[in-house]
Amino acid sequence: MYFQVAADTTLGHINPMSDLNQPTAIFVADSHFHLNPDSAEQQRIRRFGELMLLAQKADHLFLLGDIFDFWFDYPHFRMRGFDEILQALDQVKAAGTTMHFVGGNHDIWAAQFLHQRYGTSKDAEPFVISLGQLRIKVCHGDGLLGYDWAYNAFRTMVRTRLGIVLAKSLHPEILYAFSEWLSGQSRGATRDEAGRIEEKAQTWIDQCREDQWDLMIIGHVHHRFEVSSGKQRLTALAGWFDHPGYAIVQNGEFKLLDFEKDPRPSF
Ligand SMILES: [Mn+2]
Repeated sequence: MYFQVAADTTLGHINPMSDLNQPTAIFVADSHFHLNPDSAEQQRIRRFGELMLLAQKADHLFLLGDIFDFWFDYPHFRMRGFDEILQALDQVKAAGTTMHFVGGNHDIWAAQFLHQRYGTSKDAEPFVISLGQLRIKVCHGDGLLGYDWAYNAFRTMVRTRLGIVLAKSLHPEILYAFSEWLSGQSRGATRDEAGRIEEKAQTWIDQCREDQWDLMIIGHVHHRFEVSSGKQRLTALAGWFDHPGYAIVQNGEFKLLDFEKDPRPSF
């Protein structure tokens, strides 16, 4: 049975016609879960668990990077911790939801582990996917808008071959301490720069020459916004660390939502 509902006027250029057979999806980024969660973080983990219950009913779950504040992969060792989160993700996979992971600057090294456990892509690089009529590009967003000076040292370390060789030569506890320090630096910078981030995003999309997507979804900036140019839209999720923001696709529509304030969708 094929249903059609009225076109959404607010997303008219993206969503000329919705239908109820279109796939459903959940997007979340920047939870920055730590190995030793404090009480505030334990609350964020519980809420994330609730989001994952919702994800069990969706067709797709997109984890858009920096889900973990620290994840380095060694050939024979993995850090202790994250059990509750990994088990919640196990349940999502068991429910039949297709899982996607795009690595952030803090957790790109989780790519192989998550690939093996959840079937996400091997390299965790950005990609374009069609969900019904929506052509979506998903990426973490680090390095995209050029404002994130505070991330650069860490990003260079985890995203370049030489950086990885150097990082793996450090004792894991030293690397962990370094990542904790940089993590504090970067979040402070982004909160102060919200207006400038949106300006740069607008300039970026105005100059964008990519034509294989209609909607690009990023995380990283910990600041929810949407800008558009012509037929293209760029949107950033609120970081789950700062605020329980997430996004869904349902009935061919993309929506940014607040997990505390907005009614939760039924899939
Ligand atoms: Mn990031």
